[in-house]
Amino acid sequence: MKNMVKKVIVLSTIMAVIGSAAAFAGGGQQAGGGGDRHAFVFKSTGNPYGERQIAGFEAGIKEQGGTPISRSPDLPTAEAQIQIIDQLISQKVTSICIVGNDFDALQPVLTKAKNAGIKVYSLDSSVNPASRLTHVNQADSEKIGVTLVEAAYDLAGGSGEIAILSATSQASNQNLWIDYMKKELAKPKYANLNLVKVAYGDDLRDKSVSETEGLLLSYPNLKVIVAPTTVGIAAAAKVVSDRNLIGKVFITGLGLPSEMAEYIDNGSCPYMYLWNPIDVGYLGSWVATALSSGKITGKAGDKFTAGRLGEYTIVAAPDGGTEVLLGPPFKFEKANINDWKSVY
Ligand code: RAM
Repeated sequence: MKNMVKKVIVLSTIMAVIGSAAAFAGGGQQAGGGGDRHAFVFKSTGNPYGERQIAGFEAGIKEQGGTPISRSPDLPTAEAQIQIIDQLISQKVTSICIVGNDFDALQPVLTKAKNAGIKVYSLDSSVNPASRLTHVNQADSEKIGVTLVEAAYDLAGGSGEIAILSATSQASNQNLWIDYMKKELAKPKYANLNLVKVAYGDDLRDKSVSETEGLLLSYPNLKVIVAPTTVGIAAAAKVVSDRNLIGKVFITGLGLPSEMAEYIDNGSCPYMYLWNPIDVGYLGSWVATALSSGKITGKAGDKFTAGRLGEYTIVAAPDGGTEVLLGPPFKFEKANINDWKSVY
């Protein structure tokens, strides 16, 4: 029942996904109703996961009578985001939600935004606590790391070589998850599991494909590739499927059901995890307005209502700043993937 309700809600926002695709593709501005202008800056264009976060953000801002401005650079670099943020400062936006391409490098430009009176917070991929008022986190970062190691252990049958295919080497969300994975792997239970390499596909499809091919070539006994990125996991599962390696090398990680259904079905990725990216963006839109109206300042203990998602409380984050957590990661497998593949 709970799932049904969730699906109906998500299906209603899917219209916003389609509606916002054009604005996203051009990296341009989205005109909207009156009120405040709230900006969202994703890592890079061309990422379906990012499109869904933006759709949720835009829907939430419009629901509250504001105007969303969605921008993404062509490449996932800090330099490109700095240029965009400089433009947003000139445009005197009310708030900036940053999905950081680097933890520290954006601090000068985000401080400039703060000094101009703009409310700055991060979402998905955090920036350092000095650069943000708070962070919108999809799920508990440690839980994601532990869950992915348990999956690798299970799929490898308890021993053998595993590798990680990540996004960029600077992405703070992936780096945090990988740190927690390494901590978990250090436990005695995983003594026979050998992490041979962390490769970086930069959230670019072609680079993720070639990095996967490189891993398979360098490590012929590789049993599992864990990709904590929706772009990486889809590329890795495609390579394993195309090369008839299903059953020899397993892929798992964080994937979009719409992109991964065929690979869950063919067994190259027996199961994977994610959360609802539309809801991550939607939650962000309520943080934007709560910060801008002064209802919250971003300190631990601050409470606010996030529309259809209900009440949230800001908590202390492991990096010394604060964050708000959407909820636990969700497991997608053969038994439920058909229910989700058309939702996000
Ligand atoms: C990619 C991006 C995003 C991350 C997901 C899991 O789409 O790197 O930031 O949260 O994967």
